[in-house]
Amino acid sequence: MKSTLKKTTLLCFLFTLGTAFSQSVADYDLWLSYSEITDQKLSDEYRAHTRSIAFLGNSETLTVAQEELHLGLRNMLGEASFQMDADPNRATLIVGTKDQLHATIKDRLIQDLEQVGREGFVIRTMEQKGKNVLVISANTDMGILYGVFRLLALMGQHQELDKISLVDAPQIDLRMLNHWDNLDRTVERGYAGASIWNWQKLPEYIDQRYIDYARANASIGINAVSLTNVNANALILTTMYLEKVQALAEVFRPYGIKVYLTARFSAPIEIGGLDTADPLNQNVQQWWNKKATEIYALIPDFGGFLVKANSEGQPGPQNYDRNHVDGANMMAKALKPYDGNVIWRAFVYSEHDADDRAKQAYSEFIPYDGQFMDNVLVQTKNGAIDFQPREPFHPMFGAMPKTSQIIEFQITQEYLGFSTHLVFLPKLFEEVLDSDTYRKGEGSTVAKAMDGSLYDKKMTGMVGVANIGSDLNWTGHPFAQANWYGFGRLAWNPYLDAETIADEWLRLTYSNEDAFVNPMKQLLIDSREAVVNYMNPLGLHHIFDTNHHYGPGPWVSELGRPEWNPTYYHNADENGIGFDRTIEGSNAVAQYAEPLQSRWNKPKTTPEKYLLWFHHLPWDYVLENGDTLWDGIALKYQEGVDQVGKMISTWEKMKPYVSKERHSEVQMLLNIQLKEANWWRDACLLYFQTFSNRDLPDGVEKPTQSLDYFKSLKFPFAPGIRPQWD
Ligand code: BDP
Repeated sequence: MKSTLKKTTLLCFLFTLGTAFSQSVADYDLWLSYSEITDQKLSDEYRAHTRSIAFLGNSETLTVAQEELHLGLRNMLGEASFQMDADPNRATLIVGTKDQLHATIKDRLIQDLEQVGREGFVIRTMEQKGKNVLVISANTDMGILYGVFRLLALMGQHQELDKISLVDAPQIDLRMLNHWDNLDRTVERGYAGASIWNWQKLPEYIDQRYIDYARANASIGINAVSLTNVNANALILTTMYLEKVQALAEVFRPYGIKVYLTARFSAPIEIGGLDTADPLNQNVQQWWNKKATEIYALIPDFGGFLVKANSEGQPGPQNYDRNHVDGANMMAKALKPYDGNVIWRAFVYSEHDADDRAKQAYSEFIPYDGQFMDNVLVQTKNGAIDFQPREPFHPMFGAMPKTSQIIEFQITQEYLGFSTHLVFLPKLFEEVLDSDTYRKGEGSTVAKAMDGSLYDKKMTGMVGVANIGSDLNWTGHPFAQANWYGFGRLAWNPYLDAETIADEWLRLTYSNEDAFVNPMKQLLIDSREAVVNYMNPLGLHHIFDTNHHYGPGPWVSELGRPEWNPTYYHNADENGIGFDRTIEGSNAVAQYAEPLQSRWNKPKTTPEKYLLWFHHLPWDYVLENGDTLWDGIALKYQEGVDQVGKMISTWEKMKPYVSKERHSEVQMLLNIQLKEANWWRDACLLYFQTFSNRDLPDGVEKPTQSLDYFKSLKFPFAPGIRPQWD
């Protein structure tokens, strides 16, 4: 109760401050600002529904739900408009789980409630004693909390409630954020300030942010978070830190969020005093068993471990000549008695393997299908290289029928302009989820492989690498909030389309005016293709500058490991450009099911968006529109720049709908985005021109600097850098 009061006070304070002084303070509220509804007819209608509320039952989660309903209604309709503890027989809104509802209502909802499982809900207008009553019901308290958040979101979007009949449940079990936060509060690939976890002040000091973070996550259905970087520090598993983690878990529990930790494979040596971390050594197994017992005594609903092993220098079972199955199952055994999970990442590629990096995870993991314990989830990035602006879906999806395979997206914009560029990522996520793997014939989409409809899975999951930091607006760029929101919505329902998500988010965060929502929706949707065009058009990939990945570096060729060099990926020479992954090349196409492998084996049947991902083609190769490849690449770079220009002019027209401060904040960011889009175009084209030896086609602006100038740029203090590659 204490924390709820604190929350309400702070929100009030921020709300007032936000309205009175600076819009950027209001950015703190995310999509939960619950703006006042000024349309008289609509607010009258909503008041009629919410005038007297019977909120049934009692628990920590229900208290949170009730407080949220209170806050939302007060902000949208005014304090005096509703009464919270009405008699259920006379209430206009009844909120209660199946067990709390009166039989006359319950009986009419029972069939729907049977469909919604542990986390779903029903929202319906029904007749009771000749009058209409709005009902939110669910099988569990968490379902009620999700239902309350949804009702408030529908109101925030000015949706009709009169005839509402909504039955909704998440289609994915584990809807998770991965924080790459270090114990010193730096965030690997973080562009929104320091980590929100204040380890030094925990466990005693509970930052209000933890509560607001949990609220925001619950409002979009996120139900698990791993707190620490996948490049893990074993100290997080020491008792001192576990007590801090326990405090966070207690904050998150009422919001239905389970805590996971990253487990460094060598922890038994580093903090356990053993001389080995060999997964088949009994002392090592014992050490993890005891560690699990210790953790569950503190956090009874602890989610489990997230592990990056034998990947980019992290320790793992292969250090002891064991394999991923040995490592994952050893940890899974320790967690099994407590229903915990091991999330084992499949992001592996080795400097000792000369094969195409894009093939290595599939080659290594597919033979293990069926060998992992049933509490092991194999987490695979959306594409086979690394969170690029565009990649074909990872060939592992749908190819491990006997394994609980979960998908990992990156919400933080490591390869998409950090938190400076406005890029609406649900468009990227949607493209991957909608891709057809053909693993069980046509229509075997990645979404179906993930939600368990393709193969029966013990557990399904979708993970996003968080873009959250302690910046006042949480995500650095105010529009990057949409990517956190959109990830959560897609994890709940991977079949939602990006337009719907954009529409919801714009209305909840900014304004319901069509003159704002429609052009801005288009801007969001187009923003993803814009970044592909000005960074990595036509299937180019991984041509970012070294380590920090800020800006272009297609010329980088001298790093220790071949596959860390951009030249490895674009292969530009005087004969052409692109990575040959056909049968004649690395044969990565063979990792995809038919008809994809045959299609992608030939340039003419490969979608042009993936052209240079799969093919090395001559500069005068003719594209679908008749342009040569060289001209096509150059024109795509220019198109990306022009698209940012268009975003700027659209935003210019939005002045009437947002505060002056917010408008100028986004305007400044868009201007940087334009400058950097120009930088990408000029640097890449000047460099590739040294091989193509051709002029820029008409319509492409001439570079204002030399190639040497672009090569000379250095950014030792770019944000988000990984401190050291061990
Ligand atoms: C890459 C990042 C690196 C991460 C790695 C991972 O550059 O910082 O540690 O992925 O996912 O994208 O493990």
